[in-house]
Amino acid sequence: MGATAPRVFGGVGNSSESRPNFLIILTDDQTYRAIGYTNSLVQTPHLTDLASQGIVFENAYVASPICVASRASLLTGIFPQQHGSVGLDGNGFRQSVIEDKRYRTPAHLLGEHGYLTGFAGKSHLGSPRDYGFQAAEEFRDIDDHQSFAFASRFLKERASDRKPFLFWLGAKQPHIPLQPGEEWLALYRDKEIPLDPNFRESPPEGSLYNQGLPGERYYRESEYPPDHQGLRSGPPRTREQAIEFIRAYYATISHLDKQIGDLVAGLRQAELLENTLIVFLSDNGYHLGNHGLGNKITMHEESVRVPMFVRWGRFPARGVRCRELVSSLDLFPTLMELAGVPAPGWLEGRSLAPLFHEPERAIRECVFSECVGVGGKRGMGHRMARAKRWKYILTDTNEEALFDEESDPYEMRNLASLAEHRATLSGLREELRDWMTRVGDTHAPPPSG
Ligand SMILES: [Ca+2]
Repeated sequence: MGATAPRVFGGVGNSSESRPNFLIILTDDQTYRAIGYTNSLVQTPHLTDLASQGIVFENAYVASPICVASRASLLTGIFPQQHGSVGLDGNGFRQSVIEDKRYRTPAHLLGEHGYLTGFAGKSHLGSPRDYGFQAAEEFRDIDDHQSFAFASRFLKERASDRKPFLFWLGAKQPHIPLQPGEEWLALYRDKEIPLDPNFRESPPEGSLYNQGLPGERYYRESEYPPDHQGLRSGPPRTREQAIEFIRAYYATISHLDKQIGDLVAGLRQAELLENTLIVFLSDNGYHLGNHGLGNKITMHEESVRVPMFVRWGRFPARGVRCRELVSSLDLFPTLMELAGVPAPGWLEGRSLAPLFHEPERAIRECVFSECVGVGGKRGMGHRMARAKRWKYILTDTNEEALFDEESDPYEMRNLASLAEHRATLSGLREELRDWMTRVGDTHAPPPSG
């Protein structure tokens, strides 16, 4: 990584004509299975088409499965306990980025290197102009109409001036309350919606299922207005209510898919598509009744794993499915490498560019995530070390979980207490212990051995 053009794309130089543009599409609360290329029930023809022209990251994990912390991590390239916004409070980010200027965002750095930077949609961290975006507007409309209109205007201007750009679109969909139009609901009305094997009407006992302070589930969901059916969005949900919720959730994603398709059509028309690197991902996942929960915040796959792909006309490979472990923190160094901008020293992620070239070569052995400030008390919550086959979780009450993701992808059998998995447990405890030290986790480390 450095100031020179990446080796794998011999033709990429630093002149404004050859530097790639970046379009980041960040959705809100979209779990990894809620996209057409992973789950054919979900109708996302545009996203599926785009992904088929690029590289899909099947094992992508967010640094933290909650909106504010996750977004602040994407923008700083570090974990929440490092930038200071650990839950839903943006003050840590504002202090460390805006006031103290200890960390800077991709918008700051690309802006300094001649990029025009734009933002539209959900920020959750104050005005994006305060953290480096030059043309920025926060929108809170539930259907993202204004955000896409703003994005479209920004891209039209680039079609005229041909200046390199970074545009960050923070969509609000499919966050609750779900209010998709009838035409989108109609896509799913007669569809049979199978519930996942780990569906429950309410969660089992245990701190793995905390979504706030110990014993607190369904964090804040009662604060949201009723959805399109007049139902409260939060669980506990019966099987029938969960199915209706999932229909509305998928319908919202199909609507979003259409908006993204229109935006990309505009890029193509403006002849900007081939040199624009599109990164699609979500800020966190969502429990669709999995383990009896809604919302996110847990370290379960539904919450912490997100759909993610990159599409770029100058890719060496297309239609690639990469199964290596990647993190939302990898976005920042990837942008820096491809723009030929030196990556700052504080970044915790790795550039994804080597995977574009060699998708089967691991860039890490273990990926981490944390959600430790929800409920207002720092140090509570969950942290995770996820290796390719195994996942280890340590909760706020020192409960441990070990899941075999190959044989148990729905995480229904906690193997942490079984002697035969002692060595695996021990290795992941050590990984997590090192990570906790690195990020300054205030919670007691996992037991040794
Ligand atoms: Ca979110």
